[in-house]
Amino acid sequence: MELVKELPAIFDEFSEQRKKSFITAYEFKQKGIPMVGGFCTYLPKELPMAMGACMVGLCSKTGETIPDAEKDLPRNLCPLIKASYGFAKTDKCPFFYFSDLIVGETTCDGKKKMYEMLGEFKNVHVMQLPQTQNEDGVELYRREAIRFKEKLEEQFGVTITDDQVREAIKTNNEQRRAIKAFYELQKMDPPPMGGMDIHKVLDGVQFRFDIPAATEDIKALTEKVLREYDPKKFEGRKRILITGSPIGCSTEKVVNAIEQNGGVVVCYENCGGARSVDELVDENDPDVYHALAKRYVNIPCSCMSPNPGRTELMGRLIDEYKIDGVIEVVLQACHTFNVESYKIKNFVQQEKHIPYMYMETDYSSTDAGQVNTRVGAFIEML
Ligand code: BJ8
Repeated sequence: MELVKELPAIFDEFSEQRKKSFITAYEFKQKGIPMVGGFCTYLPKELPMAMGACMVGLCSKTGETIPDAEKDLPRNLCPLIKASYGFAKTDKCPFFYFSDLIVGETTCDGKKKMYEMLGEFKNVHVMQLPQTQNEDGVELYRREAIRFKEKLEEQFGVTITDDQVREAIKTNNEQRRAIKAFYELQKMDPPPMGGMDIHKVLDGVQFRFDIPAATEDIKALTEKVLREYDPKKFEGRKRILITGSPIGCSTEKVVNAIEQNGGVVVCYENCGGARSVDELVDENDPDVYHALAKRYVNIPCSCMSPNPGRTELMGRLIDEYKIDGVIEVVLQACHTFNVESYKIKNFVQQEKHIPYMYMETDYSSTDAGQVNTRVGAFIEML
C-alpha cells in the first residue's frame, strides 16, 4: 500500500481492500493454499494461520442476498445472519465459494440454527462455545480450540505444532497492538479522524492476508495521521462512542448522521472496533490453547451471560476518549444486544452520567431519514 498518497485516498484504499482481496484469494487457491472462512470474533484465527492457511471473514455486511435467504429463513431474523446465509446459498461471495472449510460458533441462537442449515450444502465445522467466562468456560473453549485444530489437521493432512501456534499468536498480537495504536489516536482532543476513516481501516485490514505487511502499513498510517494532524478539522464536535451489534453496511448511515449533525465518532465499542482487539493473547503461557481460551472467552459480547466485561470496557473507553454521548445501534432481531441495552443504558446514564441513545436498524437505507432526525436531536441536546 502506497503511503505517499493523501490520507483520504489511503482510507479509501483500505475500504476497497475487500474487493481486491477476491483476486488475492483466487491466486492463493491456484497455489493450493487452504482457505478457512469464519464469522465471529470468538474464532481463534491463530489456528488456521498456524498451518499457513488463509483466514477470511464471512460476515456479510450488505443486504443484497437477504431476499434469497428469506426463502429459507424467517423474515424477522437478524440481517447479518440472513445476509451471510444468502451469500453462501447464492455463491455470490467469492470467499464462501473459495472456503475449503467454514467455521461457525455457538453464539446467538439465530446463528447456531443457521449453521445447521449451512452445513447441508457447505463444509461447516461448529465450535461449541461456552456462555460464561469462568474457569469452566475457559476449559470448554480450550477443548473446542483443540478439536478445531484436530479438524484442520484431519481435513488438510497437516500437523499443527505448538510452536506454529505461538508464532501465529505473536503475529496477531503485533497486529492488534498496531490497530489499537491507530484507533487510539482518536483520544486526541479534537480527534484527527472521522468515524468512517477509522471504520474503513479497521474493516479493510481484515481482508489483508499478509498480516505482517498489513501491520506495517497500519503503523505507517498511524504516524502519517499524527504528522498531518489538523486540530481544526473536528474542533468543537461532540465526541460519540458507538456500541451494540456489528452493524456492517449500516455504519455509513449512522456515522454520516452523527457527523453531519455536529458530532464525530471517536470510538467503536463493537466487534468492528475495541471489542475485538482490546485484549492480547498471553505469549508466555506455556499452554498455547489455554492462552487462546483465556483471551477469547473474555471477549465482552452480549452472547455471554453474564457479561460484566462490556461495562468494564465501556467505562474505560468513555473516560479515555472523553465521550460526550453514547449511541447504541442494535440490528433488528438481535435479542442479546437488545436485552442487554437496558443495562448499558443504566450504566451510561447513572454511573457515567452521560447521555445515551438507543436505535434499532437493519441493512437497508429506508430509515436513513429517521436515523438522521433522531441523531440530530440527540447531539443537539449534548
Ligand atoms: S463476538 S457480536 S461477531 S457473536 S448474528 S449476535 S447481530 S443476532 S454478530 Fe457477533 Fe461474535 Fe458477538 Fe462479535 Fe446479534 Fe445478529 Fe446474532 Fe450478531
